[in-house]
Parts: sequence; C-alpha cells; structure tokens
Amino acid sequence: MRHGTAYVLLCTFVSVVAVSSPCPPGFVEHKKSCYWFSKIKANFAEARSYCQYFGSHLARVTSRDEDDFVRGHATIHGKAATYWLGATDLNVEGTWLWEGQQAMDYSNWSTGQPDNYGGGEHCLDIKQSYGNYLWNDAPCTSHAANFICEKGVKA
Ligand code: 2F8
Repeated sequence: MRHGTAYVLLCTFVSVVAVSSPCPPGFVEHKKSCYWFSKIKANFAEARSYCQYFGSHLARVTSRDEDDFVRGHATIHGKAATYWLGATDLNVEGTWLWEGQQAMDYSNWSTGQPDNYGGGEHCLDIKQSYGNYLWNDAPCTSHAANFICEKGVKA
C-alpha cells in the first residue's frame, strides 16, 4: 500500500472514532450516560461546580446496574478512597434527594449508614474501605473527596 493511501485511511479511521464517541474526552460511557471519575479532590459544592463546568452533574445512581458499573469502575480503575455522588439530605435530615429534588428510590448504604456522624453529615459519598464503595453520609464542606460527574449521551 502506498504511504498516501495509508495516511488517508488512518485519518478516516481517527475521524470516525472521534466523531462516533458520544462522551466528552475522559468520560466513560455506560448505557445512556457518560461518567467522569475525578483525579482531584474537592468539597461537595466545589465538586458540583466542576461537574457543571463540564456540562454534567454529580452522578445520580438510581439502579443496581448503574451502581454495579460505578462501584466496579471505581474498584478497578479509579481507586480513590472516596467519591462524591449527587445526593444530600440538606433540607430535611434523613430525606435523601438527588440534586436536592429527586427521591432516592434505590440506595446501597454501607451497614449502619447513613448515621449523620457528629450531627453534620448531609452529603453522599462512596468509600473504598466500606465494602468496595458502599454508600456513606459525609460532611459536605469540611471533607474533600474525589467525585463522579455524569451526563446523558448525545442524542
Ligand atoms: O464510624 C463511622 C463514621 O466514620 C467516619 O467518621 C469518623 C466517617 N467519616 C467520613 O467518612 C468523613 C463517617 O461518615 C462514618 O459515619
């Protein structure tokens, strides 16, 4: 094959791969969403802002399948000690809502959680040391954690 032909084929392949990915660079695709597992730590509000900067939101884990994906990816690839997800009980203690609005119908709390430890835990994180990223409530402002952003795949 001549060099010119090979170059054209390579460019075409690269273009097709780039155009066909429904997720932004660095995001991982699963079902109808794209996820970004941060390498940096932030408090809950800062993490939420980073996700918004990427046109996404803190991840809403609403099914066993999505939970398995998130916990599996964190276990095998991300490996941070903790990740924020996008739920709080800031408005009513004990009532957990995704994005402060959507009822939490699915959950996977670690044993004994949420315990509002010390009376100041209102944000949801997943902890590696709690059964490979089972759920825990943590302090929103005084605790820095990695975080997971989510956005829907492009239509
Ligand atoms: O003993 C349970 C308790 O352990 C830690 O606090 C000492 C956790 N804190 C963080 O993960 C920041 C609590 O959330 C947990 O309830």
